[in-house]
Amino acid sequence: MRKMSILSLVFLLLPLAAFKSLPSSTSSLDTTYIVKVDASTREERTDISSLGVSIEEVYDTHIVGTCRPAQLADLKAKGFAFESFSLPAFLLDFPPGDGDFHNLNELNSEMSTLAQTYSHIATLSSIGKSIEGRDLWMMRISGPQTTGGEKPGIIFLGTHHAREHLSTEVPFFLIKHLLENYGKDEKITRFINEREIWIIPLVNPDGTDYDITDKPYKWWRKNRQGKGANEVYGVDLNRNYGYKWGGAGAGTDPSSETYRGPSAFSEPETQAVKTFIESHPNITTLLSYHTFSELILYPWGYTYDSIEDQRALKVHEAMAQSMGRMTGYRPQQSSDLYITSGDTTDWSFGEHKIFSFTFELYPASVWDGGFYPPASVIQNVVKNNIPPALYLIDYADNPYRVITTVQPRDFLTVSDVWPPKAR
Ligand code: 0X9
Ligand code: ZN
Repeated sequence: MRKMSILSLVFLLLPLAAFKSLPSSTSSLDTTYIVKVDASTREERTDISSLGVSIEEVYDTHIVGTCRPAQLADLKAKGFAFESFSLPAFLLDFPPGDGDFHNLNELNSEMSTLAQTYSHIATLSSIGKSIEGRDLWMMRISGPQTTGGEKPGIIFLGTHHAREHLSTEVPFFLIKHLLENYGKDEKITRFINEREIWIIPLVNPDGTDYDITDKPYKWWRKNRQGKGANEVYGVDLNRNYGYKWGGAGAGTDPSSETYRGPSAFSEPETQAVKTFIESHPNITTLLSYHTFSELILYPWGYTYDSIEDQRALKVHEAMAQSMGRMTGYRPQQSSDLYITSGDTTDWSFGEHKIFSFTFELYPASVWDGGFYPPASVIQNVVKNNIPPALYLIDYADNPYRVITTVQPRDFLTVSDVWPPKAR
């Protein structure tokens, strides 16, 4: 991808001194910077994350992330060695074919057509509105003649972070795959008949729309909170959930890439997800799609400690490992990378004991396209991610089934998780 080869050239070839300087007084507060910061431990990475830098890649000796001018100053004040450069200078144009990514209208219209075509098993509804008043669309997929709530449930969430466009495509094509194979594929037919499946491909429509309106793309991460009379600052929706909200690994400065918001669930988007999940106690399993780095992450993110409940820990580990084998993605506890507070999966597991995973999809690195890989990769990424999605749907009746071979004596019957306790 042309853009990324420019980025790689920047880091590899240009003299270090060129990136050492802080932004000039003419830099806009909106300017996004790519930073490469020296850090070799998770504690250092957590400090960087707490300053409000969004860490995208973790290496043995450094991280690559994005931030705003204020965070560059903070990094300097804290003594971190870093290189940085502003994006606008390098984002001149994007590869042809990116039009195959769905914009909002295309996504909504295709979801609506699918719901009409497969009305016996699919229902499209809005779980709420974004800060700019856009609907947050959700597809419910379940076998005919169910009123809801009587089967084990699973929820897939896409695109909390605006610029992570593949994380909309994967859940959208998951919807399509499930619906188109109902009555044709024996396993999928059974899953749809026996589960209640909810898929929200785009939790952050405002941010995504802003990101792709006009080129070059804006590398926008957050929602569009603050628009109107005030300056847009945006809240990082994956720091706004209400379990251990306000801890390390989230920005407190509204300008930061990982701004947690003024309070837990301050944003309509996270509120809508919360309300939906809390009114569906049959949800046992959750997968939140992000990009990029090719990782499969499980709680905790807020602490280096492991999940205390050994059986629940083993379920997460076993599932992550299996899904890792299917995809080639690396399974690990979220905080092995760096601590975050207020993310989706800490809340869904911590508050509701829902087995919860974050996927960091393709590519592995910023050098392979980062947030903006060419659209030609979409179908391969989708294909790679169908098996783990089906696997989770399969085990959503009783996730403890995955550890029966590991610890036969620890086996819990379905009645331990099903029917679920009221939330
Ligand atoms: O930082 C995030 O919200 C996620 N990464 S992303 O590049 N998509 O922004 C990862 C969250 C995982 N949690 C922790 N590392 N604690
Ligand atoms: Zn993300």
